Amino acid sequence: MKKLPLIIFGLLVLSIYANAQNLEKQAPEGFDVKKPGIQRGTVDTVTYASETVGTERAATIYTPPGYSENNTYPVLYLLHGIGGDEYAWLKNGRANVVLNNLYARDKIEPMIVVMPNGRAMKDDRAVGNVFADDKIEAFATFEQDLLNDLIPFIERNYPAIEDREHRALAGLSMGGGQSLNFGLANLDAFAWVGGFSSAPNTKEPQQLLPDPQQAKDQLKLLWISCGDEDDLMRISKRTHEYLEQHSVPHIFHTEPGGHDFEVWKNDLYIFSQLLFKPAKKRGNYD
Ligand code: FER
Repeated sequence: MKKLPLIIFGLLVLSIYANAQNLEKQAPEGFDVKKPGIQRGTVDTVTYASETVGTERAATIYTPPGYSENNTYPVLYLLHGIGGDEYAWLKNGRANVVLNNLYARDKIEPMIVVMPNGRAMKDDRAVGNVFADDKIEAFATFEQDLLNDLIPFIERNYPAIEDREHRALAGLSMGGGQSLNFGLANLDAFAWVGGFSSAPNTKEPQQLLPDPQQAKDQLKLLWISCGDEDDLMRISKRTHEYLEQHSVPHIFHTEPGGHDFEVWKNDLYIFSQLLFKPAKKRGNYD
C-alpha cells in the first residue's frame, strides 16, 4: 500500500512532462478561419465612464466558450495600433476566430479578452492624421484611463479575478509600446506583459525598466516579438538586448513578416497559449 503515493507522484511527474510539448512558433494553416461545429465565445461592445477623458468610452469584450458568471476568469487587455480602434483586433486580427479555434483544441485557459480604444481623447476615432501629436499623446494618456477607469469597470461588471497574476497586458505596435510602458511601470497591476512589433512610443530600456530585479521577481511572462522585415525591429531588439544584459527572463520571438496583422495574428496565437498557465504546464518555447 505504501507504494501508492509514490506511483501517484510518478504519474503526476510523467503527465507534466507529457504536457510540456514544444510550442508551435508558426500557427497552423486555417488557425484564423471560422470553423463549423465548434463552440464559440461571445463578442460584446460595452461603454464605460472615463474620468480621465471625461467621456463614455467603448471597448469590445470577448468572453470564452462556456463562459458563466458563476465562474471567475483572468483578463487579457489587448491593445491596437496607431490606425486602429476597439474593433481592430476583431476586424483585422480575427481575434475571436483565432481564440475560438484555440479553445476548440483545448489550447488556452479560459479568459476574458478586453479590447479597448487606446487613444484616450474625446474624439478617439482613427481619422485624419493618425500620427498627429495630440493623437500620439492620447496613447500615453491611456495609462490612466486603463488603470483608473477601464479595469475598475471590468472588475465591477465581469467575474474577473482581481489581482496582478490574473491580468495580462499586450498589444501591437503603438499598443505594444503601451503594454511595455504601462505593464512594466505597474507590476502591481500586471504579471503578464507582451509587446508585438512595438512602436517608437516604447520607452528607452533604462527608462522602461530602471529596476530589472523587480521585473525578475514579479513577472510571470514578458514577451517581445517582431517580424523580421519590420522597420521597427530596432525597438524590440534594443528592449530584448537590455533584458538579456540584465538577465530578465523573457521571450524574444522573431518571425517572418513585416508590420502587419499576419504577424500579429500569429503572435496572438502563440502568446495567448502561454497566458495564465504555470511555467511547467506552458510547454517549451524553444
Ligand atoms: C512611428 C512609426 C510607427 C511612430 C508610430 C508608429 C509614433 C506606429 C505604428 C503602428 O501603431 O502601427 O514613428 O511614431
